[in-house]
Amino acid sequence: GGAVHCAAVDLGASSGRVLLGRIGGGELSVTEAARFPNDPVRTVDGSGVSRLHWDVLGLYQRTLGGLAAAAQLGGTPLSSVGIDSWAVDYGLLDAEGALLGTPFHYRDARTEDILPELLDDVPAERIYDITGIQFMPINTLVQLRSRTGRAQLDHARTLLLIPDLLGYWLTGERVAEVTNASTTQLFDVRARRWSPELADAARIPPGLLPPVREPGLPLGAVHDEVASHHGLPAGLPVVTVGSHDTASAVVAVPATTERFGYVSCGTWSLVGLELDHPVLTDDSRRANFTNELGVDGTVRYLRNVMGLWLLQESMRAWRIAGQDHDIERLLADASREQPFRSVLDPDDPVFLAPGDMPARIADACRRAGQPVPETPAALTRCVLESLALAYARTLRTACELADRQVDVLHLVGGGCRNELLCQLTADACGIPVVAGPVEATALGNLLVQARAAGRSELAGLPEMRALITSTQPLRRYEPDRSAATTSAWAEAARRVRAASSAS
Ligand code: LFR
Repeated sequence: GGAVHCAAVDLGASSGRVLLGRIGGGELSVTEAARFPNDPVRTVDGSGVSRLHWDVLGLYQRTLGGLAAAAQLGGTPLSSVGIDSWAVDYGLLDAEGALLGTPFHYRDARTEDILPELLDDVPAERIYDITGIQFMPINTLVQLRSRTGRAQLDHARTLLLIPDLLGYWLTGERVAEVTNASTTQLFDVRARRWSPELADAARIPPGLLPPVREPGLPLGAVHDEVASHHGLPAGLPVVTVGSHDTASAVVAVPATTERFGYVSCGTWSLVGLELDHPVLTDDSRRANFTNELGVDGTVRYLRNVMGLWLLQESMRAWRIAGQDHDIERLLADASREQPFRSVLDPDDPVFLAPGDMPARIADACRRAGQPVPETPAALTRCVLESLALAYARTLRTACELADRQVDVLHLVGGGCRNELLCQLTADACGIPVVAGPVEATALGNLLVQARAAGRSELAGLPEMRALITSTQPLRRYEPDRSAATTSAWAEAARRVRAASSAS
């Protein structure tokens, strides 16, 4: 049949977008219907403590506007809508289905000291054996445990992760899509269902976790009231997709071999491999690798690298100090900076919270006995080289732990526009980097919808990836394998190792 039209809603930590896709007969074209900033909101609570929240109503409103724009762009009616976002965050509903409070941002400080207390109750070995998830304070399990005894949690009857919350507001259906549910650290990675034992450990009311749904299935139709109020087509179907943005991004990795690694590069950089089984060994747990569930029964075996957050948050700090830097200009200047002046471990937990990032980076350099980057361009160079080193280290460890080899590293997401980062990554890893697509997440979201709408030529991930390869602009970066470059990267890697073992 003819091509299908689908709308992908993709909400990232720094911006959201709605894309219209036209898919079928070897074609995949996308048009941006809407793009909007996602600015977290800081409030001060009754005890004078600063809290960080998501503006979920604002995001929902802009999503509706974007969907109306997408429906008008298409010409032909939309077949469906699919929603993805960042992971781990949630809204709580009461018995009437009303939202209880404003969802927290995973960078809110309330989880800072919770992990040790949780691990006193349930050993790390047990949690990892059930979930396969890396230990991070942002995990839903840790967030919920930080709310024990709060009225909000006592009155809650349903927990919905962010994409599922928007899906509920559109359709009235309450489900937990599997790829995102797996990131909570409350999910049984083998059985692909919630773990009652970890729900206990989270100390949540019984029945809080909704029924699980795999990606690519109908969720429901948009409520009539919602559709007519916002100018959406009556009965517009919403389907589940890989609602964890990283799950959708990995669907759209244009791999042409099984021997590939990936970096999904946005606010976070998710670095790892696609596997068909989780790796739940002690070594994997000690290296804090995660086994998130993917589309079509796959496993995302990866680690979170702190990512372009270091640069985004530095730019925000400069901006509020009255210095607005243009990113293109900054990257051009950074490419002319002296290489390897200072390199650090981007995964140091000191970088997780919002705040004065340039000061924290300066501190880390000082502590490691390295020069403090004196200019924004020098700081940018330091961040990008540090990320490239972290990608190389993480990829190598993933290959060792999973007993796999890779010949190529795919860099997808907004970060693949950053040519300097792509080249540094190829050099640090010593293998070619294929950069693109930029909108991998939205494309992966669209591909799963197109298959659900009956595009049987997209039978599996290889077919979906072949369509990305033949339709999307990609750029290949060859590594500089000269002896001088190779030894300079090795020396920089040693410096990072020395600094992290000293701290
Ligand atoms: C990327 C991402 C990561 C997740 C982090 C927090 O956008 O979804 O995969 O670990 O955000 O949710």
